[in-house]
Amino acid sequence: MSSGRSVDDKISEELKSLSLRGPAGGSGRGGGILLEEEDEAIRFANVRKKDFKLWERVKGRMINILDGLELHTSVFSAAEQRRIVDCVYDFQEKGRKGKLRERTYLEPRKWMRGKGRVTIQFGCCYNYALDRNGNPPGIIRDEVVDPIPPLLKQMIKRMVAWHVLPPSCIPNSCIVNIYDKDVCISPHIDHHDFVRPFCTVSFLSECNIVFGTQFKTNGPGDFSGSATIPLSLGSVLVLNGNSADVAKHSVPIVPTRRISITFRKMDDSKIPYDFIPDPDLQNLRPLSLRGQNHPNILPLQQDQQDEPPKNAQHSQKVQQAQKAQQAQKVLQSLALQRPMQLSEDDFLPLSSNTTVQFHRK
Ligand SMILES: O=C(O)CCC(=O)C(=O)O
Repeated sequence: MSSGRSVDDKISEELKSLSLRGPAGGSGRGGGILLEEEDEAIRFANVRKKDFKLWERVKGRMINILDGLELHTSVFSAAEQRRIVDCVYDFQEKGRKGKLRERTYLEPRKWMRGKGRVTIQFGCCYNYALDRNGNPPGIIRDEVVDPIPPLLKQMIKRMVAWHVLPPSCIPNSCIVNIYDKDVCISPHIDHHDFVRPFCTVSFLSECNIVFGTQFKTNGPGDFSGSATIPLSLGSVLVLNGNSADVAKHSVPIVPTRRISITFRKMDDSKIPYDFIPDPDLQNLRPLSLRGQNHPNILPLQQDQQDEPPKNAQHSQKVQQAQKAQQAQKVLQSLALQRPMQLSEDDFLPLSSNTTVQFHRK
């Protein structure tokens, strides 16, 4: 029985659904579907993952306190970052005008250096500290905030499809953080009303995130821990295991405005009473790469960057040819994978992984 759609049509649809471009295109690149597919495939192939190691003695045992931490770079392009930031600013304007549900938008007073992080909460209302109604820190189940907006849902779909987040832990809430100059987030462990892993995506300006079991305060809002990790624009930092539950993390006062979006899945027993699961976020699947020679396994880009520059025109051509080859391989792997199978093994780690080892001073 034929569905009347070719494999190519299905691939086009899938790649389009992963794209953060609007329905009418809008990437500014012109070109037809094929170019867009290749573009998407090349982008997926260029995602890089870093793991981290920092051994510390905790309760008498040496452990890697950064176990479970992953930094995926180049997940969102510059154009996508601009769209997402514009969307955040639209919400900020609505929040300031009182057009969002009551506790969706919070803009605390900047009463001292470090303080004043603006938050926009979607999916659930998270209470950072005991509030004036006596609610303890955690999800307030009888409070309603706005649902996750469509563009942010697209981000979730991208992260699951591109193996950044596991399909077993699809976020159903998120918090946008707007840090103006000299604003920070203090060292903390994310509340267990949210399950692991969770992740945070970086926009507008690069900054450092610090991890540690102990922190030194250098001044108001300025903390140092035992590991400092620079967060590049469009990157996704995934926290799981010890990095989420043993080490604390903090973004010390930033030198210039920065936005981050933290995506988290709520513990089932903590979901707000009036929460309606979003049909768009059910049964998301990572692209299955089983048995395929996924281009991420070839550290092509990395090797090239390490080589001394040759004839510029020649190396540009070589790069283009290699990218086309990579795109072709991803498209082939997509074509061969139908129907998508889902199992634990499908969540293959993306390759060209790097492990960053921190040494204690
Ligand atoms: O802004 C960041 O990168 C970290 C945010 C964070 O730690 C949080 O939202 O709990």
